[in-house]
Amino acid sequence: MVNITTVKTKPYTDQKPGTSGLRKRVTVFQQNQHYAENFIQSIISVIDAAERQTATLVVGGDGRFFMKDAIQLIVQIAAANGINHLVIGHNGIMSTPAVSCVIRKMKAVGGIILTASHNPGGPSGDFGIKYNISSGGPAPEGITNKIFEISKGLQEYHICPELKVDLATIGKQTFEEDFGGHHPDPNLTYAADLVNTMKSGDYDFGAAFDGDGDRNMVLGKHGFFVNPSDSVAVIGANITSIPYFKKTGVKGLARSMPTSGALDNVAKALKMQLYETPTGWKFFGNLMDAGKLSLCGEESFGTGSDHIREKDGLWAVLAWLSILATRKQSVEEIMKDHWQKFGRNFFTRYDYEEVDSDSANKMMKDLETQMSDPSFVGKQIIFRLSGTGSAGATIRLYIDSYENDAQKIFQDPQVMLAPLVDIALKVSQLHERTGRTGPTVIT
Ligand code: VG1
Ligand code: CO
Repeated sequence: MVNITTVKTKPYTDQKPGTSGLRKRVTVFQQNQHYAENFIQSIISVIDAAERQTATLVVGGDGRFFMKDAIQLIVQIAAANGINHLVIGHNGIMSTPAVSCVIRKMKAVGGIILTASHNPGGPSGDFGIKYNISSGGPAPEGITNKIFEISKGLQEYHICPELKVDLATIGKQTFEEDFGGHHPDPNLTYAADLVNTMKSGDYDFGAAFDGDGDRNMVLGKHGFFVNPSDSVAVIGANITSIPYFKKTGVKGLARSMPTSGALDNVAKALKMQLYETPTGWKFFGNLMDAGKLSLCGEESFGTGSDHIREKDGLWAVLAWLSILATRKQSVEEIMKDHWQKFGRNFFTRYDYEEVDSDSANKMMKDLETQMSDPSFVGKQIIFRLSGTGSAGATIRLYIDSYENDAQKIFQDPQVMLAPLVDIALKVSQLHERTGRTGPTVIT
């Protein structure tokens, strides 16, 4: 018999989930009294009380600093709120796609994922808590708004303080936690070690994932880079090489708004339905549940299908390996053939991380006014503020330019897009307004 205690607390006003869960500095979770407890209670409060007794909740994370403390709190708070069955990863570890898969397989009511994804971990890094629903996908805005509303009025939470779960079972495992202090982010900047290893020419295929295994980067021999917007287009164009799609057929394709139009070209040529969604995987889930979507991707290294309701880095790499096995060509040959057949969308993304929030908001507001000016009609440059940062604001600038002139399709994207980048920086006055001289990361 364990004791249930009700603890008086003060609500916080800043527990609004972003693009993918609540992400804050570890210190925010550690130093503010009941900060994590409040948010966990708010999540559990959205689960219908009548369902809790029979419900299963899946819990897992990417192993970063503070994860184990958070899992103990989830166990204690879930039990005190009448959740009867938790499924937790060994040592607490489960990738985001694995949690999505387990929720679906076990018909769980949902899952809590302890990760700040590609953001750095460690005591001075970031921590994050995501909530996924019974479809296996990230909670839609209706539910995240409800969680936020509850958090803003929370006066107490329920907890079984003596309950302790031993997460370490049989066997011995060693792994480096907190990603060696680096960004666990699969892109050319943060996965430079892999890029350099590939440049040696010793390997034909390289792949990297983020902290929670939902993002992926694909590289060919000599470090040949596959842009994520192209990656999903290649999978779409080679859909018959993938055993899963042979079985299920292809219901439709989708990409997030800032992702390049490479997938659109494939959809048009192969007469498949294409959908455009806002940024964030939760928006694909609705289409999948409606039986309208089989394959989708985001420019931010996210690729996946309707086998689960999250992006799945490992699945994407296996899809590429299936294509390589069928076509018996190199990554570079496959990519070049693709551009010759469909034309090429030159794409780049500039990230300006942790800029002053007020300057960023002001810039976005002024841009909106400018865009409604008739002289801007017909030009396509996208600016967004990130919803996954933990401090200040992150500005993202996306540029996409289609080219089907065979003389030009093999050029360097940064060279091809330089004139458009110039226009974007001029129009937005981004550098002047933020005091930056260049982006933190270029994709
Ligand atoms: C970013 C990406 C978005 C992705 C989200 C969650 O969001 O741009 O495409 O779905 O991260 O991915 P934002 O709002 O910062 O641009 V993960 O792997 O961080 O859960
Ligand atoms: Co991730």
